[in-house]
Amino acid sequence: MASFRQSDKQTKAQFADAAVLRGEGGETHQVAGKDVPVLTTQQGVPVSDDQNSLKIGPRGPALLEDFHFREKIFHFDHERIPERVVHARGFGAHGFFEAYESLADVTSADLFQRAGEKTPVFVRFSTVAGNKGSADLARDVRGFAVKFYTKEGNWDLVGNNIPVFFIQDAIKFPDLIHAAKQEPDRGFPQAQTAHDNFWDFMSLMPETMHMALWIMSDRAIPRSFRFMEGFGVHTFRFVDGKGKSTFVKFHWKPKLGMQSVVWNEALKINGADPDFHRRDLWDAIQTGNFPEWELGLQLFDDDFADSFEFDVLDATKLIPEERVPIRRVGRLVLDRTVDNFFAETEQVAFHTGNIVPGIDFTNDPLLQGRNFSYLDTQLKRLGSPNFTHLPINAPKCPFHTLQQDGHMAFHNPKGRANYEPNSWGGAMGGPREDPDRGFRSFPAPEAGDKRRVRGELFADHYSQARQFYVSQTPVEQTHIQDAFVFELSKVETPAIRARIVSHLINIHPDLARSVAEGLGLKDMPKAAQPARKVIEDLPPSPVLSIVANGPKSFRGRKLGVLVSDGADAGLLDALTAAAEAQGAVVELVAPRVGGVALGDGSLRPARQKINGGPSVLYDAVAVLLSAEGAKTLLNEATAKDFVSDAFAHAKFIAFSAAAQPLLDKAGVLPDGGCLALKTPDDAKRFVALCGELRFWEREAKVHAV
Ligand code: HDD
Repeated sequence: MASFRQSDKQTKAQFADAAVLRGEGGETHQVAGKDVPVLTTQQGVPVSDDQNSLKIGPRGPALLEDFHFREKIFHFDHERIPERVVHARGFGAHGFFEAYESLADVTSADLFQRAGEKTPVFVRFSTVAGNKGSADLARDVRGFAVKFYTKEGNWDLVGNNIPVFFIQDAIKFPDLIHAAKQEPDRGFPQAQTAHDNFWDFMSLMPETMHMALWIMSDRAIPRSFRFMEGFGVHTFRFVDGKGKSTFVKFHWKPKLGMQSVVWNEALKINGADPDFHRRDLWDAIQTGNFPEWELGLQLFDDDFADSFEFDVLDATKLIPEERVPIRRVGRLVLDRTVDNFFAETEQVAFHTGNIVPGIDFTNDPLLQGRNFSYLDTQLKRLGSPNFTHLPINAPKCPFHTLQQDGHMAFHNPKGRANYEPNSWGGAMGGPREDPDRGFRSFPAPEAGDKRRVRGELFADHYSQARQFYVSQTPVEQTHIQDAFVFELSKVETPAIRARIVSHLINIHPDLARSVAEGLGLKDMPKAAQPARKVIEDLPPSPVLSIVANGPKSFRGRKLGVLVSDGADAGLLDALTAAAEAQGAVVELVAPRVGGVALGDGSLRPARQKINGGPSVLYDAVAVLLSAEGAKTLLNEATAKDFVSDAFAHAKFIAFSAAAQPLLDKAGVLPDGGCLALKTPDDAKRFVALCGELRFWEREAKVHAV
């Protein structure tokens, strides 16, 4: 404890320094009746006029001696740093990890020793392929990177929302990313894998096929960061106090359950609100609805690893939860948004190599390569080996290195000793290693020929892809088929389309057939030649489906209510009360953002004007109109879209009697997912129904192609 208090002091001191740098404190003066700090230059010189550059006379010329102008423009010119080469678009938040129990039986990692112990964390979610300014609902993997500021140093669990990866060996990473990003000659498409280069690479690399199924599934279009799982992907090691090693795979399980959007919805969300995921996380935290995940562990020993039909070092394979059940050992809570996006979210530097005593790597060749790449990339991006001095990257425990100097060094060793060993003794001699507490690598015995090869068990690329497919509900299987057809329909080279189908034949004949049909392929290509015999009959793993494991609750979701002047206040209040009782949020969408005057004369402000609040922003919708309001909205195209999109996206729809003409105009054929609102009890029934999240039965009826 003592040492942690010291670390708090250290962090406070760092933040105090940062506060001075930000110009907090110091002189204030009165502006519009309020005390505000005096604007200064970087040198702390008070500024008298920030509106006009220094000139000779009112029409110039401008003077070179205008140090304030020069400093301001100089700094602006250098504001940008290189964006991340992958995962450029991201959003972060602070929180904590709380251990449920001691894991001393498997690891000596300090953060897992005491039940109830809280460790501060910073989490950054991201998309992979798009640039920093790209839209949130790209069909893509989501990054799920967690920095634990433990008492024994920072541990980064740099994972994704998908438990497997595209490739098995890090040497192929630059090829994968080059192929996925914009094509080099034309600089497009942005944040999309629907193009020739990506599918050309995938089709020539059968090891990507398991991941191909995952990224064509709904996992790649999550409704919210709050509703997605996370995975450490690789097999890591835990090492206990006696030096015994246990293999471990890390999982994050969202407390609110998983949920995704549908593809047509994703396309429209990207237009309506490109910051959809950011805003969702920001709003949830700002309103005190702190998102939460449980940390799950799959723990297994050498015997399991030797008997498993795949290699546990192969990052393109998972271990089904039915084979090695998950032990839930703690919770992650995000409860604080950043103060400054650049300082925290942009400058945070994750690194798979940041591990702590009690946790260790395995020989997974992808992980080994990552351990090189992350440190390297931060130097490029953040410009100095001292990026660890930035508050977001610095440990919150005491740290003492003998490293010095370099660009932007915030702290250097104090005193005379900057080398070790030395004969200065005591505090004068600086920090020394501690063989008892220091990190020790697990002494795995290693031997072998130096060659460029892969393990034999790495070679089955289809069996788990098939297992994933057969583990999905029919609705999700259709989404996977449709996603392949969509993506490949944007591929201009027919041979590439056919090559992908030749792999799908090895995964599942129904999938291959429907994709071939959807593309209008004249002849079914021959199946690709598998490198190794396919284990065809892996049993389904039901936990892999999102729909089958839905939360059955509307908690954390959003109901959009299209209202007009004169609408029934009682029904609106009943809807709102029922939704809020479930822990859901209600937003009003109205012809004018100023709001509506309801039938009882009460005025209700709207969150969105109808043309800025399409139904894709909501999980379910209600249409509460007066007869007069319906008449006006019948001639408003965005009101019709509000209803017809909600219907096409299989959402639950509640409507007042007067709204019927709008539903008719939108082509809504009332079904089990539509509910007429007559009494407050109907409102309750509707919100209960919304717990199903989508009325999937409708989907097949509204998609003929
Ligand atoms: Fe990576 C960033 C996750 C393979 C090289 N990666 C990055 C981020 C996440 C992941 C979440 C963003 C971190 C942040 O928010 O700042 N990466 C993964 C996962 C992988 C994976 C789960 C496979 C299991 N990555 C991988 C390989 C390499 C890299 C094989 C290179 C050999 N990744 C990088 C990088 C990035 C990065 C170039 C770009 C920005 C950064 O590191 O900080 O070093």
